[in-house]
Amino acid sequence: MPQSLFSRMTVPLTALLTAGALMGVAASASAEDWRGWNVHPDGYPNSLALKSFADEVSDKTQGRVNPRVYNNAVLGDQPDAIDQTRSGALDFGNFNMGPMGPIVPETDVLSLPFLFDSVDQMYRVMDGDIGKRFADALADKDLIALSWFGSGARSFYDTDHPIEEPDDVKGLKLRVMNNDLYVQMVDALGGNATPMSYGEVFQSLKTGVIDGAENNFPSFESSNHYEVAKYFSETDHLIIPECLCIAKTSWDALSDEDKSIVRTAAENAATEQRKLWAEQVEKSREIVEKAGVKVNQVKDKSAFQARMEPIYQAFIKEHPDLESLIDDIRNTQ
Ligand code: BDP
Repeated sequence: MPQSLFSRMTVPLTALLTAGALMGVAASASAEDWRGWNVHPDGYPNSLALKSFADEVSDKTQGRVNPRVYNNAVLGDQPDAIDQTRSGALDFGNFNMGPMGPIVPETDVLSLPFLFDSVDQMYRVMDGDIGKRFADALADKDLIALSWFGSGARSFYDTDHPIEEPDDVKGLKLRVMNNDLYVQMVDALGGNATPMSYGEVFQSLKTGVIDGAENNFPSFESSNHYEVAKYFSETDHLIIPECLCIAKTSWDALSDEDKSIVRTAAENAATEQRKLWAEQVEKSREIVEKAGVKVNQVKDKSAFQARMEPIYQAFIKEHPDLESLIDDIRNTQ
């Protein structure tokens, strides 16, 4: 082998590479490369809005802050990602308030079934003083909530039969997100709740480890759960907001000018997400129906709601200080 040629070339090549690496270090010394967590796949409303957020921030800060979004939960499960963002190991993320409850008890109010009357009411609540109160509670746990995304209304779906009344839930093994309130919710309907990470649901449905789960149309569709669970029953039992949250350490490191750029970009992202969301709900519903899913409306939602009363009572007993917050939310028109 003409070894001499190779060895003669390695010296200048190594030198070149070293110089390049040093230049790279120098160039990035004043720039922040932000890593952001997202559970959803490419093309999902949240993913598109997060991408717009990242682009706007890079552009307006002229590269001083370069956010990059990692889709499909490749950076970990949601509860882990929340912890990592709190510690500053991740810089930002789009988090659902469900798995936030065990960390920020105040946000558990948002996981009480049938709290909101509609998605629009939820937006009005979160965009007003009550939203600021939740943002303060999150800031106490090192998460800076800059804007609120929607995630529609969640309903039950399963592999066995339509759910028309509470007793139809009896005996069903249903996956829920990581929050004890959801276990209580399924228990109150006579089902068996299994908290499990989102990424495990498809396989668990397929192998019969669970009979069903609950989510909104876009997630039901994009996760392919609809390929296995052929009954989607519109209980609309949970309307849970999501935040675009920044790690406190990453936020504190910004100049005032950059803070304002990042905040505006997050607000713009929420506006975009909400618009895309409304469109996606219809598209996803159509896709799953075409694929043979039987979607049934639940005529008497109040029967489900009535079963939730003991959950409210126990919650208020445990958190008497949050009772007025529940009332304020319910009274928001
Ligand atoms: C989706 C939420 C996402 C949750 C997922 C779940 O947008 O944050 O991780 O549901 O059920 O609707 O885990």
